[in-house]
Amino acid sequence: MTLAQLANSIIGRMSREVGSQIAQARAWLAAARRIAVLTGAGISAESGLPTFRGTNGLWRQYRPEDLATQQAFARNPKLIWEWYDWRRSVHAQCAPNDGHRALAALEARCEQFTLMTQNVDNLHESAGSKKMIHLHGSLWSVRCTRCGREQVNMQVPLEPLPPLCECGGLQRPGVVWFGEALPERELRAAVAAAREAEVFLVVGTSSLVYPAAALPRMALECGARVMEVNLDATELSAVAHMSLHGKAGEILPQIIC
Ligand code: BJW
Ligand code: ZN
Repeated sequence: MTLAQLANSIIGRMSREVGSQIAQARAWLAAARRIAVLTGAGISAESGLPTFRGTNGLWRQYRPEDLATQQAFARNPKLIWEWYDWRRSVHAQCAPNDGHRALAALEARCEQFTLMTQNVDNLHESAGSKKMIHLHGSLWSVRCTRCGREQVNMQVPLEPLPPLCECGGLQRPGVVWFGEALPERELRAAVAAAREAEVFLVVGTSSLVYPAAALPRMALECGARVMEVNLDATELSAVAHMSLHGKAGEILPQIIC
């Protein structure tokens, strides 16, 4: 056998394996009555939003403790707001992709469906997802550090910076920083959905940040089939029933139909 024939036969075997994985994933999703999905920054990467830990990830450029903690905000609220204002302006230019749309279609045909996201963008909603759990808050919400009032603010760029509440208090981004508790109601709903799911689909997350990273593991313990869609292997890959490697915007439409 020549080198070229050997290479062709390996490529052929690999694509047959991927094909059978796709068919299996599609069958599991089609048969399940209760589906839970956890998404991370990877699903929005094809819409033009940077991830946190990848090659061009935000945490390659910036240190999380300098930008995503209460201590950093207390030290220099204007700097933190400048960073979030820049991210809001990038997000405002982005549109959902085929991955977001496939998940919205899955929700429409599934009896009991829960979509939980770690993302602070609103691309799932823009794609038509209805029942959403935002585990890490939203880039479009602001919360007063004095009176606690939370509101949606879509202004881009924000004026003045840092923004102030009607009570005169300083507002902060409505996102969850390191060391902060996740919103209680959302986390409780996510845990319940993970425990009840027959299939738990994990998309575009490094599965490194807790407590969100614990959700697929809870689902596993409760007997769910856990499938992962990611460009690369992650912390979850070793225990998941299936890891589909590739772009979410290409794989999700193939397994959801
Ligand atoms: C593709 C793709 C394509 C690319 N298709 N795939 C040890 C020390 C210190 C702290 C801790 C510790 N151990 C645990 C902790 C706690 C900490 C934590 O987990 N830290 C770890 C990093 C170690 N967690 C917390 O602090 C949380 N709170 C908490 O635990 O509270 C306890 C408490 C209880 C009661 C009272 C008080 C406290 C809070 C975590 C908050 C995380 N916040 C951030 C920032 C949000 C705001 C903002 O955006 O600015 O959330 S950090 C960042 O990471 C963001 C994300 O939601 C989160 C997860 O990232 P994600 O989505 O996984 O992105 P990446 O970049 O990591 O991965 C992208 C993936 O996509 C990659 O795998 C790619 O391969 C893939 N990909 N393109 C498919 N096209
Ligand atoms: Zn206020």
